Amino acid sequence: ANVKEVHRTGFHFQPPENWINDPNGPMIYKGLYHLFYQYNPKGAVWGNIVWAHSVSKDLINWEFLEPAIWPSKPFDINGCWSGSVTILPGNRPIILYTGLDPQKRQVQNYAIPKNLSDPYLREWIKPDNNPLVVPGEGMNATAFRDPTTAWRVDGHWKMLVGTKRKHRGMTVLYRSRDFMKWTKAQHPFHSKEHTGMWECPDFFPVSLHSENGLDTSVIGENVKHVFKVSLDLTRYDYYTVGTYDKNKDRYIPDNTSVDGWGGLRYDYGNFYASKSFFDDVKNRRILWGWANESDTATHDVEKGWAGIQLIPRTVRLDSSRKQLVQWPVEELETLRWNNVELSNQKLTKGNKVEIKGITAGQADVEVTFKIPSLEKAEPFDPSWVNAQELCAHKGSHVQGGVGPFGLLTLASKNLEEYTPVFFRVFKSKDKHVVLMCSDATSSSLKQGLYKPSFAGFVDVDLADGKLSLRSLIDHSVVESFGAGGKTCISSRVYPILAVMKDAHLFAFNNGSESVTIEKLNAWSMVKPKQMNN
Ligand code: DQQ
Repeated sequence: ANVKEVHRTGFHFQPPENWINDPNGPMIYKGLYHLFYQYNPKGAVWGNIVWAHSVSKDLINWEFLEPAIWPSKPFDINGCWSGSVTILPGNRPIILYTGLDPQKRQVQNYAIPKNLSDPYLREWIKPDNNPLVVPGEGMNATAFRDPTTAWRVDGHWKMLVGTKRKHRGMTVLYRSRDFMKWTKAQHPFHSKEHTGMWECPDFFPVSLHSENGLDTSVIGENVKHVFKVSLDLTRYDYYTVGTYDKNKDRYIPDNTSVDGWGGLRYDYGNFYASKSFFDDVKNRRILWGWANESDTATHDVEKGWAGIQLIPRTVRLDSSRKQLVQWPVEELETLRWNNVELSNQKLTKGNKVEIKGITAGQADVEVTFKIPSLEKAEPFDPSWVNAQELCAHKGSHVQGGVGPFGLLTLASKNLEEYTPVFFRVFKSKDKHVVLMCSDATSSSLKQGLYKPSFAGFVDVDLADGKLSLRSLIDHSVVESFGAGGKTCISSRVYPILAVMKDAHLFAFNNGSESVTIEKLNAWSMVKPKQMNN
């Protein structure tokens, strides 16, 4: 296969060509899922941004439609940037998005379907009373964007827009009775000093007592709220779990959650500008995130495409109530075939087992490791607060006590190239600390790539001695879910040897304590239909 194709994904969302970034306005309407996304119709670099549009019955097989919104009016002539969909009473979807006007001011606009009886919602109208909201006196007109899905409390609609004041990142809240006339709240909904621009805010309730998702307007005793921002200084999506004060229209994070760099992330790897929506057919909240390329722009242009959407994930509150748990939507499992299973396989120090019989470059792997004893765990130094630095020092080949153990994905036969996804367990004063890594350092012999050793801590109780890992491997992306989705890490990698039939998959252990693969299931993944790629 030629270079342009070997790194194209098989089952991730990718249009046939060109640049994509943020997922926009996901929704389900009349049984069809809609995904809009930032798209350059003219090339594989960012620019000329329109809202491209795709629909699907199952979140897996997609049809690519004509763009829904493109620059055409004074209020969006310099770009149609990110935004959201709200479903108005009577099942009427409405798009809120950021337009760049002739002065390149960022303003908030709306668009509505031309024909509500068409489930594809192919055509959208931008009425003449746009823009709905312009940056007010004293506001930063070039940092005022990405309206959220609106929610309704006591007859008032509320929506958030991301912005900053000097270096303080914030979201401002707007209220409306009729969705057309919006008034700015005096106080920011939430803010934090030294965090820079807050892009793509997302705000939604999660249930305390059920695994089901909730409509964005649900409030009350039985819910907590989640607030997410995309921090453009680090390019990660951070969230907190907290409380929404509907009277003051303010959000207060719990004291178990922190804002900013040290906070929780949806994903500790390449995952940005995400957006969630409530699927009222399957009663779940679904999260979409974008992964950009880690290759050079020159190569993106040569390939003719750049950017993928990661597999949509269901999100719910963890039983600890301190964090979320994410899991690939169940529909992904319809692509599995050719199952290979291992059980009770012991991995002593230095062991490596190849998982044969699947297409290792396009696969789904689930494994549960059993750790017989934690006694040999290396001591944890409390100054190690940065997981990524720790993983950079203690890679998969650096011998440990309990771990490193995990998977070697996208590996060449003789391991010239491999992307390890693994755990390492440390002991600290009164508990164990689990580190999860997805390390691109050794992923490719190719020069000029960004090859970070992404990592996050996993807040998991090892009482039963078990640690699970699921990895979705798809040619140039490895998307992993640790401990049932408590910690997620996505890496973009570009092997030159470990491609197509020459990609291999191994399980390994480099810790002095033996671990056992209690159960491993791996599947080849079929390419979805209609994907056009
Ligand atoms: N991408 C959009 C902006 C948003 C940024 C422009 C986040 O609306 O803030 O393409 O990636």
